[in-house]
Amino acid sequence: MQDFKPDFLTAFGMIALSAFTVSWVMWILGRQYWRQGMSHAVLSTAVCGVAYTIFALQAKLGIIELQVIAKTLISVAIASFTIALQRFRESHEWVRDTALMWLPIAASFALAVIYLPEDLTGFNRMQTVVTVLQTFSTLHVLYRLRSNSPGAGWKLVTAAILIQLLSIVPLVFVKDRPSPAVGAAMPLDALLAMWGLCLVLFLKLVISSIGFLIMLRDRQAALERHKALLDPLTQLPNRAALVRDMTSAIGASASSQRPMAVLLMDIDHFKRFNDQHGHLAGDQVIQTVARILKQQSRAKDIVSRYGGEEFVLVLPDTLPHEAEIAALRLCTAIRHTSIVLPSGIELHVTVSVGIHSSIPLPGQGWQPLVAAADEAMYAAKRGGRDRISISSTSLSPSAAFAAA
Ligand code: GH3
Ligand code: MG
Ligand code: MG
Repeated sequence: MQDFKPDFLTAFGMIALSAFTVSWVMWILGRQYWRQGMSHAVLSTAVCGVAYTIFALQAKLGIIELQVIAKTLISVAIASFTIALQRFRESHEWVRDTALMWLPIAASFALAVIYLPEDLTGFNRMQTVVTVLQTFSTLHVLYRLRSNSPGAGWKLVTAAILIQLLSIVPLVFVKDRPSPAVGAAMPLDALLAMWGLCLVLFLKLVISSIGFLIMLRDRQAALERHKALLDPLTQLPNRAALVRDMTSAIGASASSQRPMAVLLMDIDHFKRFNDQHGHLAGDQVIQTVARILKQQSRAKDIVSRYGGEEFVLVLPDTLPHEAEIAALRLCTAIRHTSIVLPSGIELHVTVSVGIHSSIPLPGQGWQPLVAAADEAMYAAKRGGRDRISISSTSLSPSAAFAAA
């Protein structure tokens, strides 16, 4: 133990080395998130690396100006990480980001002019105040992000920033903190405390970087999950999403003993439409119908593209005759909507709808309900199209009356 002499050169050198390593790892692992904040996060850790290299140099050479530069760079690193979080929020405000970056730099230089070279303690203390304020601004951005990134990543970043805050706030109140310039003369306790602080800053760097990577990765995964459940042509939920949402709607309906209506809608003579006007015009029709369905349904209804030119709607808490009224409204809206093709031709389409409304059994699968609506839809086709048919297995009027 007696041979052990902690020194600033080793402590700062180690942090600098790890900061460069972390920024390299972040660049390798996070390149695909470059525009979503990773560029500024990598810049932040790299600038930290440069700052601690300068601290290490200063510990060796004892030039006070180097300390000013290093501390300014730490401010740049904090500002850069805050901007990274703003990019994650998809917030690009040029004036705010410029202020975030340049205000602390200007403050550092102003403090240097006011306090140095006579009052190094005063400079250090005020510089720490600047850093604390910057850290609060980072926490504020993180707080605003809490609802769109509820994962472990956000918690890690917040924990890292809080650790940093807790470790630097006491420095504002320390009267004679160890300074590299007088490092050699410091008692062992003070030097060890400084080493402890360096270790905390190292942990902060690693934890916040990992946390930010996790935030980006989780958001990307959520986006891909969302995309996998969305039909690209209409932006409506696809069949997989329908099955997922319908299963929970069945559970809710079974437990509340409230009826649930399933509507299967098919565009009439669509093959003929495609043959006469081309597939692109057909796509336009599918998009138009999807838009009408979405516009005319309630927030709690499920509107999905089941496949081809078929749509399935699930209306919770809806009796057969109520579903019929809703279907009539939809059919009328579709029939009266003009579809103007790029060639200028104006067309109209009609749809046939099958309805099934019942109180499902607990744990019942979705297939029998859609099959019943499908059967009713074919009855509507057989009946001459452009009409609505209710499945024979739907709630009878007397049962519907009792359920109402
Ligand atoms: P019916 O009135 O009996 O429903 O006649 P239909 O012509 O609509 O019959 P059917 O349902 O068999 O035809 C569906 C057609 O829809 C066949 C297919 O070429 C076309 N289709 C399916 N998906 C798409 C799509 O994404 N875009 C376009 N343009 N056409 C599609
Ligand atoms: Mg069809
Ligand atoms: Mg059809």
